[in-house]
Amino acid sequence: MIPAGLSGAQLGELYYYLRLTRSLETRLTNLYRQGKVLGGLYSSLGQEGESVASAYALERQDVLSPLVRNLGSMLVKGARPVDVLRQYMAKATSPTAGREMNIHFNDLALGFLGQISHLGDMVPVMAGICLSFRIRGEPRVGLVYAGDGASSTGAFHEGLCFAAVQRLPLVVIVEHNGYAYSTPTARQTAVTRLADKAHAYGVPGVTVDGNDVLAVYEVARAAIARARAGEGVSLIETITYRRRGHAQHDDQRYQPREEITRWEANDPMDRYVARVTAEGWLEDAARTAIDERVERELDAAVAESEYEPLPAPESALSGVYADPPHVPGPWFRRIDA
Ligand SMILES: Cc1ncc(C[n+]2csc(CCOP(=O)(O)OP(=O)(O)O)c2C)c(N)n1
Ligand SMILES: [Mg+2]
Repeated sequence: MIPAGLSGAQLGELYYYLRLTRSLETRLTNLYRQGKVLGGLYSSLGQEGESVASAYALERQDVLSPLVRNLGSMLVKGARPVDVLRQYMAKATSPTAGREMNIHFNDLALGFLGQISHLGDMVPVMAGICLSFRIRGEPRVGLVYAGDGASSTGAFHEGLCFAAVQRLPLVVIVEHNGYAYSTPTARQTAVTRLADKAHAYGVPGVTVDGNDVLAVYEVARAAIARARAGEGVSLIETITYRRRGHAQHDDQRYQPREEITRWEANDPMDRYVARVTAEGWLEDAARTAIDERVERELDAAVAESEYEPLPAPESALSGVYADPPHVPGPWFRRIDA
């Protein structure tokens, strides 16, 4: 039986998002090497599984906050590859009109919030958003990603503490991928099991094999259900590995070659494919059709975006101040007179 109550069609969909994430990052790498990507290019190679599986466990109305290595979660939420390409190439047509790069952009209708770069800060921001869900009585859940490095910042701890004491509908995923830039985890935190950080705030913390797509889906699903039921925040530590450098410009000389090779053999996509194939849940022909669909979609997205113009220089002067200056907020807390 397929685990976690998933259907065969959903297993195919999970495979689609895994493939889409990996292939889109490959396209971006090629564009970067041609000098067409502006700024850094961040790869999630080898850890796409946990982004895709955790986002897939959300409902349509839920909101997530990705980091640069969570492209997969945004695609699951409906971000279009053409917009991701435009962002990375800083095109005038990009969601931020060339003002921000990589995957720093929002789509509140689809339910993802562009991160701000400051590590850990999206935990208190998402706690606030989850507080608003509760005040408005909406059955919505927030999901926030933080790296092993981010889990050592003050903002992360304040956010988790606040979310815990308020029993907010929040799920915090700590991606234990071995490094924070060039710093190995053991050099920046004395905690070996990062899920233990949850216990300081009185909330559950679980550790899961981050390269086991179905296992991540299952624990994320349980944490999301718990949050929606009003039982509060939980933390999930996903054990994974950053197989590329911090970004393309990083030659990762501090990562032992044999360590990278060992994790190549533990690739989340390979493992997922091996599992669903061995169990007969996803036919080879269906998988090939998904591969072809992804390449077709990405051919079209690259063709559409590659030669689009950069923003006109004078456009930098617009959108700096609110215009009109007073815009009513989208909602206010009701204050009874
Ligand atoms: C508060 C803060 N300090 C430092 C940085 C610079 N910085 C950006 S990413 C990064 C490493 C992040 O490591 P981790 O949280 O483990 O995420 P990963 O890159 O492994 O996905 C650092 C130090 C930052 N953005 N914010
Ligand atoms: Mg890390």
